[in-house]
Amino acid sequence: TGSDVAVRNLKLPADFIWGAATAAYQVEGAASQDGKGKSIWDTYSHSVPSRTNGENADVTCDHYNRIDEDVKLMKSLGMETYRFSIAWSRVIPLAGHDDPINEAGIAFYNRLIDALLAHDITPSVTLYHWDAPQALYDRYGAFLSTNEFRVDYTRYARLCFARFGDRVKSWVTFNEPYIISIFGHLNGSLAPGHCAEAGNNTMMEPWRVGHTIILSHASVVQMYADEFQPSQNGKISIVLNGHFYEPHDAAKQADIDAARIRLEFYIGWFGDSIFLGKDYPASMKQYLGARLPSFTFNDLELLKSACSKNAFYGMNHYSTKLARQLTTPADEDDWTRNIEESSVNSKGEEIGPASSMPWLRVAPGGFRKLLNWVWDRYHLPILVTENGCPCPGEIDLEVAVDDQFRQRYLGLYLDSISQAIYEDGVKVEGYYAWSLMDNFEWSSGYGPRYGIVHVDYGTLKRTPKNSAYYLQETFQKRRKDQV
Ligand code: GBH
Repeated sequence: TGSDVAVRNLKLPADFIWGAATAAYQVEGAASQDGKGKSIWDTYSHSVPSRTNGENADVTCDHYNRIDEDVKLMKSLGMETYRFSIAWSRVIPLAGHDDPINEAGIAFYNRLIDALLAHDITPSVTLYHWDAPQALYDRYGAFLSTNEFRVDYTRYARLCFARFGDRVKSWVTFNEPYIISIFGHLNGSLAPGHCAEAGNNTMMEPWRVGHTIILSHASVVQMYADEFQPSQNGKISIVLNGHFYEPHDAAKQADIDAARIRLEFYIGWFGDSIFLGKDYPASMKQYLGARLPSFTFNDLELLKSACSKNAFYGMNHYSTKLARQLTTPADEDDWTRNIEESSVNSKGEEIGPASSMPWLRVAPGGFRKLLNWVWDRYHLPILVTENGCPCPGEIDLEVAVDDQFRQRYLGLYLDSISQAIYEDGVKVEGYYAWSLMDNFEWSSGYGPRYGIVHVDYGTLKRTPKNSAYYLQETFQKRRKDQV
């Protein structure tokens, strides 16, 4: 297969780590076991099931009750690290600053962390992967109330550092703030499902939500540095996602600008304040005007102090898109600046072969360019915290397990990392495949399968796909070559 060619001699640094990632709501199940509270995803999937393909994650992979089996599986596949998220509503079910702690929830994550360490697998913990406690949403709209959210989130983070930080040395505050803001509070295709059709103020809300995430992140990074870092010595940062954008017509200045502006809106929105301690990108301020909240003097002081305490840039990356500046006048409320995104350029060439998701195409060249873009802008070592794809045309277990499309995708994307490191001088520290196993893919339910391990949702049996063995062999061989 193509993958053999791409990474036959995968060259990566000796201390480069690899593993796989999951998120609590997508894999844990056990929706109300051991005192877990409800999250906005329980509500989103149950109240209008058509929003999630008629499905929910009440059971999903039942990871909650199968961590021994799953950790052994990780070990048998040679993984060195596992990225998972904590469900806030499991550890503080009502989530407020004086609501009770659920010791059974704490005990679950202790068991998971201990099992990983017993197998020499390094945990990397995400505090927030989209599952805000429903109680906070009911009380004050969760992310919509910047100051209240910040207080409650800081208390939750402090609890996690205090209880798990003796063993967890790698922390992520938020997964994909862009998706939380835009898909949760503008399109409404993810929880809590805010959109104009539902009567929400989508002119203002997404930018408010983003602002809340930036300030909550900075507060927690500062708190970790002050209270825990000196004794625990861990690393902390955030995970930003983003497509890479190429101009639709590389000869048109307007399209070149459009590609840059899309990257600034997607990544600069969060990256510039969080990693550089700066205000929002000029393109955003110019276009959004008063819709974009402003940082106070104190906010900027905090951002400046906290920015240098981020130890890495967490990058979730899947694909590349083409940006085209349309010339028809934009609606007043069109935040995209009339930039159209597509997968075909002005010459009619496709950006790459399609996976089973229309937006996700195989475009490893864009990945290499994005690694360079992030490195040049933020000068931080990059940790690739998610990368993967669902294969087209899966019909049964046999076909699903022989996932040549995915092997080729992963091989090409790893090769891009290698080129970025050795040819471009970018620092990349590690790689997590998305995902460890097939799981609940949010609004697509159980349709797309991103796992490198197959899950039979009837029996919950796990079966490694060839891509899992492929990664195992690739990294094993690389280690041997380096000895
Ligand atoms: C990640 O998000 C998530 O962290 C993870 O939980 C998820 O399972 C995984 O990816 C796979 O989806 O508007 O046409 O550009 C990725 C965020 C959100 C990116 C939806 C693509 C839609 C495409 N994705 N988005 S489009």
